[in-house]
Amino acid sequence: MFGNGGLLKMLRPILYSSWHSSCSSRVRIALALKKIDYDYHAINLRDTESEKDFAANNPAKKVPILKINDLTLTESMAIIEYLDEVFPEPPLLPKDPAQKAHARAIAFHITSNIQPLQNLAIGKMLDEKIPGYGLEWCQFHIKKGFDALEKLLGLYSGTFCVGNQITIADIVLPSIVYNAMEKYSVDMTPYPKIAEINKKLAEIPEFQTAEPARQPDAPKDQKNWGENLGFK
Ligand SMILES: N[C@@H](CCC(=O)N[C@@H](CS)C(=O)NCC(=O)O)C(=O)O
Repeated sequence: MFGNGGLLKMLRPILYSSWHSSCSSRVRIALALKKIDYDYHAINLRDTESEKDFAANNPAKKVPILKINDLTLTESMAIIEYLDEVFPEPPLLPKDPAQKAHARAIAFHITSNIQPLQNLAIGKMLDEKIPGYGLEWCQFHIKKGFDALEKLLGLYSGTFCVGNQITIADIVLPSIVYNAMEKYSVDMTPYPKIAEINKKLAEIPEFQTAEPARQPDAPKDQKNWGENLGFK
């Protein structure tokens, strides 16, 4: 164990990430909150065949991948839990068991119930079969998920998603809102609580450094983001 201020020096971690990947963004936020510097290895998700060691590091051929402490870690939530155990400050889960369960429930609602259904690969495949249907599918599943998320936040939120501490629920929120707004043009009017917490998180420097536009592989010409992001 190293701990954030541990005595042993660790090698600089490497994060395999893509600027617009919501799952990568979660890990970028967790690394920033834990004050862990890392090297950024950009993966072009539209051309993963040219990434020689990508499949070797993650047979699922997905980002994020984190190389840390001689380990190759995959799956954003597993990576975040590892970081939280090895680098305990600041904690990303509440101590109270009920609050902890609520934070996990919101995080898993976003990462398991919403994100996989609106992922680029699915949208693209549907769009190739029935033009226009990919976008409709993604919008439908985001809205369905957000209807429930808005109610969950009504029950558990304080300043942040669960009470007044930043938790894993907050770490996974901004990127799904980004996808909803920037990739799929979802109207956020019915979701004031989601929008309010997302706005507060956007003011926190550790969340700002993880934003898609600030990543080294983000396209410079933001006018063409639509083409870069979606399957439209
Ligand atoms: N459950 C995984 C999902 C990873 C995932 O879907 N990553 C996306 C980017 S957000 C990806 O690499 N997609 C490429 C593809 O599916 O071909 C996690 O949380 O890490």
